[in-house]
Amino acid sequence: MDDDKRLAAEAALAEVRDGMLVGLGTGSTVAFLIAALAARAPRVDYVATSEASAAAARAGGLAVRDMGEVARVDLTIDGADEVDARLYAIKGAGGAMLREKVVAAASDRMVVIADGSKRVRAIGAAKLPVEVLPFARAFVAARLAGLGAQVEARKTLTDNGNLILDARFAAIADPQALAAAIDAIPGALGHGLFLDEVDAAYVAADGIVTRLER
Ligand code: DER
Repeated sequence: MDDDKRLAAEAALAEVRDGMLVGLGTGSTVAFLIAALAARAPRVDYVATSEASAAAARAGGLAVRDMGEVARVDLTIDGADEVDARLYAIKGAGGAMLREKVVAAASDRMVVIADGSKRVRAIGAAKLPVEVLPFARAFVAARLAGLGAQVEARKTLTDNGNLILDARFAAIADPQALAAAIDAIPGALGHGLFLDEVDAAYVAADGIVTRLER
């Protein structure tokens, strides 16, 4: 699986051009991307979607800028927990989905890199992480349960100092409606449904890379 993660990362690397501002996602697949970028050292600057990715990038000699000073990114490359043929994705197993969604939304183009285990017919089996204001934790948990989820709180806080509630649904028949319903919950600050952000996905399975394009 690591070989496939590395293959997917290197396939997406071909989209990086000198002069770009590149968004770095979070997770083990992106770790292979950061290693490849450190080796190839294209003349680009970076923004990172987590403190962990920023630290790994800087350790590899990459120039990481403060996303707080950035309104537009050329290309973001990030992982996913699930991705389907509609290029709907569930993200957030690594807990970075709020910053990942900001950077993805600020990007002219966002591509997912993943091994074949992430490719699904339709998203919905993976847990759906929701970033929650601690002040609202019980209220948001109750609202998610009201939407049909089994809810479990993570023990670690996000880089933003917030909680994560993992919401497991029996199925997600209407991802757009569920995303809107979660967005409408005061105190729910972000979630792992990426329905509009992904422009393409490089999925590697058994040494073969497939590119899905929106
Ligand atoms: O937390 C995230 O959104 C990560 O990008 C995750 O979805 C993929 O992590 P992985 O590459 O370690 O599987």
